[in-house]
Amino acid sequence: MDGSQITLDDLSNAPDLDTLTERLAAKGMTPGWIPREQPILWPEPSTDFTPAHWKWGECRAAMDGAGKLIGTDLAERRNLILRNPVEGNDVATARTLVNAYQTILPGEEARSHRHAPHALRVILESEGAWSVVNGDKHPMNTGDIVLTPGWCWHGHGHDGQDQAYWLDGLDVPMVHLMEPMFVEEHPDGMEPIEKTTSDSPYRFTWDMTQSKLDKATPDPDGFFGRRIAYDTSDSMPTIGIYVQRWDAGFQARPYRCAANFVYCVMQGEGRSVIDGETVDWSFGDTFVVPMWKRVEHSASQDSVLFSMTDEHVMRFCKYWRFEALD
Ligand code: 1HN
Repeated sequence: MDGSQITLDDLSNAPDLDTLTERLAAKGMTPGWIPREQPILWPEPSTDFTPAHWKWGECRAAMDGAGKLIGTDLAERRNLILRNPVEGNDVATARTLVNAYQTILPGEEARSHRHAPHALRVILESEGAWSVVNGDKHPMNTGDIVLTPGWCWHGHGHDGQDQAYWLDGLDVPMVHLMEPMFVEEHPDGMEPIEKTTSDSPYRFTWDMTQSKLDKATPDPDGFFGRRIAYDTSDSMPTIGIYVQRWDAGFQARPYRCAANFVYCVMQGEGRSVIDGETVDWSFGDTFVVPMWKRVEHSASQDSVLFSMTDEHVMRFCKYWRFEALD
């Protein structure tokens, strides 16, 4: 029906609901009361995102394969995106987050760009790789966590001897949803390096994480174990960071919460049962705990896990909920 033909009288005096609905459709309206294939509201979160798991051995081998076949001249970022196997999804690892494993060869440079999405890296194997963030060269050595907040120029390079590997984490899917996407290539290719930082708010070294963990006490309720948070509220408020240290034999209480989590194993081995699916994790693995899925973590060896989450967004929006499940 051509909406421009519809008069005020057609709208105010439709003979029946079906006719009114048709006329509404032509005017860009839909009744809120009709049943829908996808309802507007539902009783509790029921995401299609799955508790996916990527194993380090396979991902590292694939990065080695990519390292032989493509250089950073062609692949500005030689990264492997961890796509959650949801129909129609090509990017997101969890609903609001994307993760990728990235590798760089000694002597290579991955030129600088900047974009609206916030990004971070968890360094899995590196001696001598670096990220330049707004002109400051940030060393990226094994165990470091390096931030590149939105719209900061960033490029990567490698002065060491051995291929370097890390996990990237960004809020790209959230930017896709909200649509404030901007991206720009640096006019010089690799941005000029002004200095090497020794003390940057964007770099959390392995030693820094360990000494914070040494001082942390396990949460009294037993859900998270010994866990520290890095404060990203000023730099990148969409991505919260926790690092947890679970000793061999640690068994967490099961819970579910209204936030998405991606974990990356920095040390050790253990098992997380997520929505009935068992994830046996070890060094370098990445796994996802989607929104409102029951999770029960345990460690069989002394372990350190990085995690990133949209929890703070949920809290800011006042959507946050947490439920014990034992
Ligand atoms: C990105 O810009 C980087 O700059 C890494 O290193 C991973 C994944 C998706 C979109 C942009 C980087 C990325 C990315």
